[in-house]
Amino acid sequence: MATAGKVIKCRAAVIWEAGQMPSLEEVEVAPPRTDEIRVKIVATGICRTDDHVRAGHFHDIDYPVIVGHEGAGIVESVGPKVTCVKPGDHVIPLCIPHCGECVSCLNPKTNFCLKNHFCQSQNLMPDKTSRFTCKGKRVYHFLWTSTFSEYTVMPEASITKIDNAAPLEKVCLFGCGFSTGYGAAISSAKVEPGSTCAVFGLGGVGLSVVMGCKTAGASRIIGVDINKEKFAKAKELGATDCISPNDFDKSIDKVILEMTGIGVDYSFEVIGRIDTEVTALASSRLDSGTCVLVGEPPSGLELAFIPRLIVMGRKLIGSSLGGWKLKEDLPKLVTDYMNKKCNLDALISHTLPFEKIVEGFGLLHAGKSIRCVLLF
Ligand code: COD
Ligand code: ZN
Ligand code: ZN
Repeated sequence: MATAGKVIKCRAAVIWEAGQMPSLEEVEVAPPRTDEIRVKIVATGICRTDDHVRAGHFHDIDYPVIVGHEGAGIVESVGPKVTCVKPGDHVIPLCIPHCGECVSCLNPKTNFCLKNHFCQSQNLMPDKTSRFTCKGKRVYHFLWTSTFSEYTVMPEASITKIDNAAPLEKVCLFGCGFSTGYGAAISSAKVEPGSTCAVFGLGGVGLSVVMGCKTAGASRIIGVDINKEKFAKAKELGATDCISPNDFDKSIDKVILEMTGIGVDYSFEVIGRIDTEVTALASSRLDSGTCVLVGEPPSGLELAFIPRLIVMGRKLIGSSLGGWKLKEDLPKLVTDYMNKKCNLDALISHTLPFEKIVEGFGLLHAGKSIRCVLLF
């Protein structure tokens, strides 16, 4: 491509300070270094986690920052040592990388590559520098993805190649929301046919958990949300019952206990609050239930519960990005989608031009959007 090796000027949404809305700017994006890839982002979804960073809920973030971690695009140019993709390939950025070499990558039980941005600086490329500048200032990366920029640079480990025929404006949701929820049910919990499930939080990720439970053959899927506007879609996607904590004067775990007689086989917390994490745990079967934590509460909060909640045999597990080994598993999920095995489209409630990103965040704040996809 004519731009290879050059600095590209393009549109991006910069969050200058914690608490501010993203601001549309022209940024400079430096060429990719040795094992990096520069991608032209075509579509990107707005996830709650982007908003948590915007609001300053995670303490280890530096500003100004370009967030965005649910995207799809086309490779523009690659660094000299890159072998996994070439210019023109269609790709999805990965918010958990896969180096392929560390003890975690070599272990089939985990997707937590040790070369990730949690073990290193989240906000800079692995070599501790940034590829973004705006108005003469260094702008930080986020999760090595920063998809709220028309061009972005990521390490080779943070990208996967997908079928060039896949619609980028839809499959961008594989980058986080859909895969996170669907995998929590299918890959982390391994929900069995006939089992009972409860899903706390019916946002884009929670609805994807509902879809995963349904695909796995769950006989009962109880959706829990304080916003009843989420119920119709949840039922359309497989929830058999939907309840709001506001409609009961007892805690929702007691309600679920009464509904099921003993508690559900699998409960999922997909809100990101410690109080609902404990409620989700207590909603699962005392003798053999599994509670899966998907949400991540703001930094600094600690989860506390009486040990008896798990001593009898309940399990409390976590799931990050659905437990998928993203580099290998996402292209397969995209193929499943192309073969109509999963209904990703149901999650896209709004599609807006990138310039309307602030409106997109507003829809999220108002609880109006499931997923708002922005198109460059
Ligand atoms: N009780 C019941 N429902 C509630 C409550 C409550 N107290 N509070 C909020 N809700 C509902 C809301 O009405 C909403 O419908 C839903 O919970 C949350 O949905 P969204 O749309 O805000 O969020 P999602 O689905 O896009 O994301 C949920 C996550 C849990 C993934 C996210 O918030 C999170 O915790 N992110 C951090 C973890 C992480 O990084 N995950 C992977 C990458 S994002
Ligand atoms: Zn996300
Ligand atoms: Zn690794």
